[in-house]
Parts: sequence; C-alpha cells; structure tokens
Amino acid sequence: MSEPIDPQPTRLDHAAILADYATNRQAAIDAIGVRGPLELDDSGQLSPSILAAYRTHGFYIFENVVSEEEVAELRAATEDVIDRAPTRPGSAVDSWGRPAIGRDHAINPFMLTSPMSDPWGGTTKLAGRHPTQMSQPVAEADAPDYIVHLIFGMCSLMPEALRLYGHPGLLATAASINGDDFVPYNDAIFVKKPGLGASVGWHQDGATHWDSPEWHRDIHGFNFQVQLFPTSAANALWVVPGSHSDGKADIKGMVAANQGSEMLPHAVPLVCKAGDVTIANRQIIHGSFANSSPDPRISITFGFHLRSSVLGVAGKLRLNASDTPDPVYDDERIRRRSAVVQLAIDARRRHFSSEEPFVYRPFMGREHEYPYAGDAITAVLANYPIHDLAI
Ligand SMILES: O=C(O)CCC(=O)C(=O)O
Ligand SMILES: [Fe+2]
Repeated sequence: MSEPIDPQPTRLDHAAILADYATNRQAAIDAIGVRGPLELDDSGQLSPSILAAYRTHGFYIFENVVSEEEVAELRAATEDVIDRAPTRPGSAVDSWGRPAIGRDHAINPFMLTSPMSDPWGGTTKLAGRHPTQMSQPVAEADAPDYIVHLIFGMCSLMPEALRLYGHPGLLATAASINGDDFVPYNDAIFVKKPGLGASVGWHQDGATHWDSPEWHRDIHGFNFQVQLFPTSAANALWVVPGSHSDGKADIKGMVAANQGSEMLPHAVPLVCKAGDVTIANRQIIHGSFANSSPDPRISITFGFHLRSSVLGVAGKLRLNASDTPDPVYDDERIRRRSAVVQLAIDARRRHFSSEEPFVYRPFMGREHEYPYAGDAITAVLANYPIHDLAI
C-alpha cells in the first residue's frame, strides 16, 4: 500500500519516493510483453499479434521507429522552438530578448506553466477530465517562473515535425487500427525538462462518446508519442493497462482508495529509447509525474480517430474554447484537417526519397492538389490547429 505523498515535497524527496514505486512497476510492464519493432504484413497492415496486444492492453511500445538522424533533426528543431517561446504568458519576447514566435497564430502554440506544477489536475479545465492533482515538488531557487509545457501546431512551426507526421509506418498503423479512412485528431509536444517539467494528472482523453449506445474501446481513437530522448520511469508517460475497455473510470475514487497517493498500484511506465514510439488508446487511464529527475523527456504527440467517431459529432476539448458552441464536424472540416496528413506525406516523400510513401485513401488520386510546394503549403498549414478534430 502506498504512503500518502506530501503535496509539495522537495525535488529530491519526490524523486526518491517515485524511484521506489517505479522499480516495482517497471517489472510489471516487462511482464506484459507490449514492445517490439513496428511490423507490417504483406498487405501493409500492422502485424495481427501487435494489433491484438494493442487492443487488449490499450498501448504498445514500437521500438526503433525513427532513425537517429531524424531524431537529431527533431530535437534541434524542437529546442529552437522552445527557445523562441515567450518568457511568460503574454510576453512579446523570448528569453534572449528576441520577438517571441507564435504571437500571430490563431492558436497560441505555447502552453506555459510553473516548474513541476500540475496545471490541469483537480481543475475544471479540458472538460474537467483530470479530477485529481499530482504532487507539485518545490522547484530549485534558480528555476524560471515559467516553462514550456506544451507546443501546439508543430506542423507549421517545424518542417521536421511535418515530415514526421507523414511517417509511413505510423500512418499504416493508424489505418490498421482505425480503418483506411482514418482521420487526424491534433498534435501537441509535451516538454518535460529535468527538474522543471510539469505533471499531467491522471485522466482519460475522450470527451464525447462515453455515454454513446455505440460506445466501444476504440471509439475515442489513440495517440502516438515519438520519444526524442530515452525515457525513464521518473519522467515517462504512465498508463493503467487494460483500462481503455472499462468505460469512464472513477479516478478520484482510485486515488482515494490508494490512501490519497497518486502512485496507482496497477499503473506502468512506458520506458523507451530515443526513436521509440508509444501508442496509447485515448481511453486508457494515463498521466505523468512532475519531472524531478535529471533527465529530459520531449514527446511528439499526435492522434488519429475512426472517421465514424468524428463525422456529425459536436467537438469538445477545443484549444480556442470560446463562447461559441463547439462545431459539428462535417466532411469539409474533416477534409481540411486531414489535408495536413496528405501534405505531410508529400513533404516526407521529397525529403526521404528512398522511403515508400504512405498512400492515404481519402486523398487517392488527388495527391497533386496537396504538394509540399508553393501556395499549397500555407493554404493547408496556416492556423491548421483551428480545424483539429477534438472528441
Ligand atoms: O505525455 C504526457 O505526460 C501526457 C500525454 C497525454 O496526456 C496524452 O498524450 O494524451
Ligand atoms: Fe492525455
């Protein structure tokens, strides 16, 4: 049974308590057997045994998907974007005194928060889906007031990230799980710098279909996370295996039953190498602790849905939540957002010429309308997160 954890421990105390718990739970994930190379069969579908493991457990770790070179490019590009973030909310300049980027975007690309905080846990934000707050270790005296927690709109901020979005193995996985007419959800980069990174309170991602008569374990889609650094139990994303199949969980009750401790007894850490890609069903209970460890995590996160889960559905979880009602997603909205995938495929084809490009069924025969060249680039990418398909 876990000890209740001090809501504001020192960084070192937090790291020590987490280390004990993690050793235990690392053995549990090793026993499940949910990792290996991303294998496609002759028809380009995800290998049946991987698909079966993903459907049962609600997650999988694909090893060694993104090459060292591509990871290096993505790291450099992401670090540059982080460097250009405003120093605090509303600031016009970055930490070097240069004009901060993203101030002219319809969706602010940066979510800033204070070091090792839990900005959503226990609040009503994002449809109140993070019911409990993680412990928030006290940051070192020299820590900045604000850190970058999330970056939105990566495909227009970094060509490297756009190319990643067109990755053939990942898109084939999306087609295998959600069908050839799969549609994108959104993208977000989680940034967890050593001794600074914020936590993400336990939650399930889906917001629209929990009470649907057609509810099933895959109805809210999934997210990939491409890891730019090796992850450890201390900074990784954690999941509760199999919890995607059980409907809406009582997370508050689970934490209360665990003596108020956030270290849930059945959770496991998705420990990865750089270049590994995790996939997690959006209905799985998941979260991450404040990064009190000495190691960074940067996770490039993007998700995909079944088209039938999105079409005709009034969205939720919009980034620019305002007074206007959530839109009902129609064919045109889906086409606009899906065009980012088609553009990404072409951007990747031009850069990695020896790789077989993914064929995205909804755009078959119309690929030439979405070249990664000329005006098509801004036509598709300008403020594309306003078209996210958030359910
Ligand atoms: O990476 C994390 O810490 C949280 C990720 C998450 O909540 C998500 O991908 O939905
Ligand atoms: Fe999540």
